[in-house]
Amino acid sequence: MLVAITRKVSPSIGRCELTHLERQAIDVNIACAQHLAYEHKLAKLGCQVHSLPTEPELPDSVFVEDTAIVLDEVAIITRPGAASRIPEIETITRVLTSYRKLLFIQPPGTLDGGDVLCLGKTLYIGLSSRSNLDAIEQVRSLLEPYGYIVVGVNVAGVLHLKSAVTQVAKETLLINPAWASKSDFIDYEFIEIDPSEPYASNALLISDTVIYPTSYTRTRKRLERSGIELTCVAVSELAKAEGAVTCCSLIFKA
Ligand code: CIR
Repeated sequence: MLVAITRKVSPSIGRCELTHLERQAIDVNIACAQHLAYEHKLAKLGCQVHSLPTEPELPDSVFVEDTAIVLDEVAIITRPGAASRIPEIETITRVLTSYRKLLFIQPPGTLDGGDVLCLGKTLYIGLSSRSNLDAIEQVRSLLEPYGYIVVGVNVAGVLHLKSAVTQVAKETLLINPAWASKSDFIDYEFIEIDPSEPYASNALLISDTVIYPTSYTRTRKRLERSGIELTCVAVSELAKAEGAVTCCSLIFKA
């Protein structure tokens, strides 16, 4: 059984952090409806959805992925790279205590979960504007006793590593080669996004199905041609906040 922790969209999402996008008005009602449909997809794919109430004062709190790395053995509570997001970890810490032993990133480390791509026992961590070397070193030593290997990788031009590359099948990664380098990921096959859809590389693999944004029709065709099973969701309003499908949940074995 899989658990998916989500959090309802904040009414203040219009004041979200933005790094690479221009601010556009976000329709909170549409964002909430899209998020609810996303939660329904998670449930349909077999996740027990643990949906947390909204945090009106924390604009980016729907993006729970950034607050923790949850592994089979243990969870690490991150220290998000944007100061406005640090208070988000408080509730996530409380919730995760009942599921895992918790470890914590300490200052001066900063880490967003969106930079952590976990492939088996290897964690690829993006060195981004949010996640620093100090945090990567902390993760390495915290997880060494559990047999994990931590690999730091460069990310350029985009917020997080998982905005550039995600897993879409056991041995296959969906990648935007302009933002992440294939040579960092040994032993994987790649599907490249359609160059006209630079943000199309964020996909959420659950068991054998990928939750994928409806808007990236060209990349979607590439995925379908490669035999990837997709179920699509509209996330246009969340995308205006620089979020996508992985960032709205923390998924782990119960
Ligand atoms: C931020 O800048 O932190 C939010 N507006 C977007 C975070 C998206 N998180 C993710 O992709 N993991």
